[in-house]
Amino acid sequence: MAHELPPLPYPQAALEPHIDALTMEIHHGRHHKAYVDNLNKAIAGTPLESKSLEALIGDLASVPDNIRGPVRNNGGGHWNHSFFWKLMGPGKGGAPSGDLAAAINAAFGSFDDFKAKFEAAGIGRFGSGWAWLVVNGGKLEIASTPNQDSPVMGKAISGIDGKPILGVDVWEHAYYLKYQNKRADYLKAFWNVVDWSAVAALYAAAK
Ligand code: MN3
Repeated sequence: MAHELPPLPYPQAALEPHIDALTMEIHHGRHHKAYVDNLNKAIAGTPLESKSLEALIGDLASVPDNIRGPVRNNGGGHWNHSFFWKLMGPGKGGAPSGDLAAAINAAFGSFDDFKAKFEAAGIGRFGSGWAWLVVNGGKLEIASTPNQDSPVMGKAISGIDGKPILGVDVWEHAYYLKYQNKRADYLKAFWNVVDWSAVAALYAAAK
């Protein structure tokens, strides 16, 4: 079955004023949709059509050379965005609690220190990409990837060991309409929409 664009789990305007409705409309309806459409095009008529998205981008080595690039970029784009939408929501933000809060304090010193290091990973990603919080051997780590590379592609591709539990898109298309070149302001605003209960559930499953 062809891969499909998942619906946004909330209205396009739900993350206002932190992420504006027009950005969400274009980001989900055009950018994410293009990744899905181009992934389907790349694998059309091949045995890869029957693989799940995770299985497909988790084993890029088995993808034929002539379509590996498109599958990496568009499959990664599809997975990364599907993940990103689910970890935000209206009326979210605040701070994590319980085991996740303890793990953040253990790994980074404090929640504020974590936020500063995560923002620095996003700001420091030259060009387009993502910043990630991953669980590696039970420990939390911050990482980043270029383009649409993803921790779920494995270490050989992404350079990252571990399972992602939070990610933020730092491509200009994620913030330019509202924040122009001020990626740092967008990253600060991102904390107002993070769904920490969703992140905590991923942490509990991954640790
Ligand atoms: Mn994007």
